[in-house]
Amino acid sequence: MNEQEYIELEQRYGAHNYKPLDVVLARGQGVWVWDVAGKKYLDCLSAYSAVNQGHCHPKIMDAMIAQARQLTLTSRAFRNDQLGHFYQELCELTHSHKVLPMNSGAEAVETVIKTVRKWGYKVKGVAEDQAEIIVCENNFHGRTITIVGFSTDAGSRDGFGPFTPGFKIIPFGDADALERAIGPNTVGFMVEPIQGEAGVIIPPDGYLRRAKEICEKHNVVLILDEIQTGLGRTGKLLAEAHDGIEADLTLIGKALSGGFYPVSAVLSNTEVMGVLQPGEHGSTFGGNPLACAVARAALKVLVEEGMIENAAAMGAYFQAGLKSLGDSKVREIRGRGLMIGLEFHPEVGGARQYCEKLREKGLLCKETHDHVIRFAPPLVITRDEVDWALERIAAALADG
Ligand code: IF1
Repeated sequence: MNEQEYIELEQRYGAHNYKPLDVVLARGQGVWVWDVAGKKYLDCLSAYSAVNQGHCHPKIMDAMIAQARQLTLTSRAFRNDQLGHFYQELCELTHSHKVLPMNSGAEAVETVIKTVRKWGYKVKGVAEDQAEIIVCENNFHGRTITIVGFSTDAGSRDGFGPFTPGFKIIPFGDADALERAIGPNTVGFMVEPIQGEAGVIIPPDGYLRRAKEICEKHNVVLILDEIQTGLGRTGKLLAEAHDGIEADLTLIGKALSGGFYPVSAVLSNTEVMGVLQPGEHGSTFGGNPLACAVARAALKVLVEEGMIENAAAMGAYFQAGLKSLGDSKVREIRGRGLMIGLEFHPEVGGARQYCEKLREKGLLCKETHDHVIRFAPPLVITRDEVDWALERIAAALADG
């Protein structure tokens, strides 16, 4: 089958809830992917940071295959011999006290909402059904009804109501607004350390540190959604480390499995997680032995192969390289580690055209919010490969 035939098949039988670049991928290895015609591309999206460890990492693959031969799913009605190890290794790595495993990022977000609400009623003493959670404008936390209900993006939200009450929206990056918004019923503040979907928006220096102090002062649980920023992407294991803080609850997903399998988790530093009792929350697949074995290998290679340090070094190099292109169409280059945004001036007329040009030149990336291209290659990228990318980006910018 040729590329067009694959596309037509998808168009005919699939829901049209995406508008992907028309590249049909068939194989991946490290930072590289190949389409059905055999053309090779440098992946600068990494499945939205789910393949931080690079495509088809051999050690994660071995762990997955070995575990698949042994046991894949028990449900949580029974125990399995992988879960305890997964908990321990994840807690030791992230200095957490407790873990609750789920599958998708959105499920981790839903889990945290349930957890802090319950904590609010049982521990903080909020009156029944009055708990309030503060979130930020331009957030992206997933696609469930509850989550899109507190989105400020029309495309994510419009037409899906009625929504779950109990959320208050404040500007991102404004710690004073957080303090003003907190009331007696506030149980949690949930925020992304860097807003991804909003266009790689980095908050002012010290924002998370102040948020942490404010939450502590008012007995509010600080929840960091590190589903995208976590696990090395920004050059630290967790992006909170840039501010030298530890959140009360941290959400991770995506790269927790190196892209092999959906695995997410809520990490807890406090007693908050203790409010959940048997029967109150769970999932058929959450914490299954296959997921645990894959996640253990994914975490191990991330650390042992120096990917986090490489993200810091190559991120700085990539960002400096983009800045040195000095193209007049570019308004700003910003980022942390290998989470990089290139924002065009609005009159350039959209970033998508440059993603198409880059695709032709063998580099895959994705626009976000019209004027921003996000560059987020796997964390195993080398200097030569960054140079390769920079050459293509320079050429694409020069093209038009
Ligand atoms: C799609 C964006 C990235 C996330 C944060 C939770 C989730 C995500 C911070 C939910 C998911 C996704 C999903 C993907 C596009 C993508 C995305 F552009 F929409 F914002 F990565 F930048 N918290 N992000 O970024 O995790 O339930 O999907 O596992 O196509 O919707 P999920």
